[in-house]
Amino acid sequence: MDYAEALNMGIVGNLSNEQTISAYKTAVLARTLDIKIINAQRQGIIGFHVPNQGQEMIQIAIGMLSEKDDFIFNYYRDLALLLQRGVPLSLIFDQMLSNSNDLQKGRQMPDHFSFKEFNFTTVQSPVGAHLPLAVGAAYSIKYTKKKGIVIATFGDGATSTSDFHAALNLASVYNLSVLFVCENNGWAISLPSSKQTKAEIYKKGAAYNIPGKRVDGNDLISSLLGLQEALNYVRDGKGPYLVEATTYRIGPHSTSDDPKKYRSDEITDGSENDPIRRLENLMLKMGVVDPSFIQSVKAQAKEEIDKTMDERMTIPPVDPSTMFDDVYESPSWIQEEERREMNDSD
Ligand SMILES: Cc1ncc(C[n+]2csc(CCOP(=O)(O)OP(=O)(O)O)c2C)c(N)n1
Ligand SMILES: [Mg+2]
Repeated sequence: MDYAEALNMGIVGNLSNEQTISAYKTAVLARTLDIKIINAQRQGIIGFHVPNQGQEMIQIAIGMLSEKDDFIFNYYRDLALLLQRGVPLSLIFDQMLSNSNDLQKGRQMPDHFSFKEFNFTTVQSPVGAHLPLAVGAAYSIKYTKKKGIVIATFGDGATSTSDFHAALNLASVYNLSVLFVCENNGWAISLPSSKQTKAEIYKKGAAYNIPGKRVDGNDLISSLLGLQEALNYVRDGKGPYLVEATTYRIGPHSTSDDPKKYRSDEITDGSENDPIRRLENLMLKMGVVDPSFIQSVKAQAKEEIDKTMDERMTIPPVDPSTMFDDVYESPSWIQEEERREMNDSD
């Protein structure tokens, strides 16, 4: 969507310049962080990473329209969503580095975050496994008459799992307040969408009487518009809704993948069709910012990320003996013996 189109639809008028600039800053922060983490993985500092680049806009739109009480069942590729909902960079680095400040005590793979304070539940490795859990949480919210809804994100590949279908079916049967957002980046690792499914993803809810909508997930305005309509429906208690956000994974599936083996890049970092570049162009056209402002946002993001990572690297790693904690309410004699043996062998 270009500026004229957005203006015609009244969306630009509803979005303040401050909100647009703030969204842009988060997108740049996410992109810069992603590059930093990939470089750290290549240097052996971080074990693994699932890059976020290219998918920032839909995630930021979800973050902007989500409310504090909402529960987010996100998937592994949602770095920009974390930042938009206020998770500090320091906590993200603590998890990625598995240092002794990591809230998950080094027991999860990098990117498998869980931030209770921000209502982010734990990222699941098995594709789609979090979707029935999201529905369970929505059932709990309804049963206990709590505030908020559930927002679940996932990739296109996840829509071919049985968990996705079980989740949609139950969400509909119980009329639960769940917004399902598929970040369709066209690939499940090396498998293109055309070989995963013959259906259009936003129509997959039809079998369960769930309305669906497709948005341009690489465009902030289109994402906000589509999500707002879906959220109004869900927050009004009408039941679940499925949004398909078309997007593109710039770069590899994970740091263990080489996409050159199976595709050529359609969108690259900084190219005209890069979602961040598209937002920059929109803001320049709107006269909201000038080129020097854009350069300063990028420089500030880099400085903040470099400084935070340097600081978090000084925190010692998790003490390995903590692996015996939190298993039982009080440790069994076997655990105590194992802990002693471990300490003696130091
Ligand atoms: C049940 C299951 N099957 C296979 C895998 C291996 N796997 C990890 S990510 C992934 C691709 C998922 O693609 P998609 O849902 O489109 O998300 P994307 O990674 O593209 O963002 C696969 C097949 C897994 N983790 N879990
Ligand atoms: Mg995918």
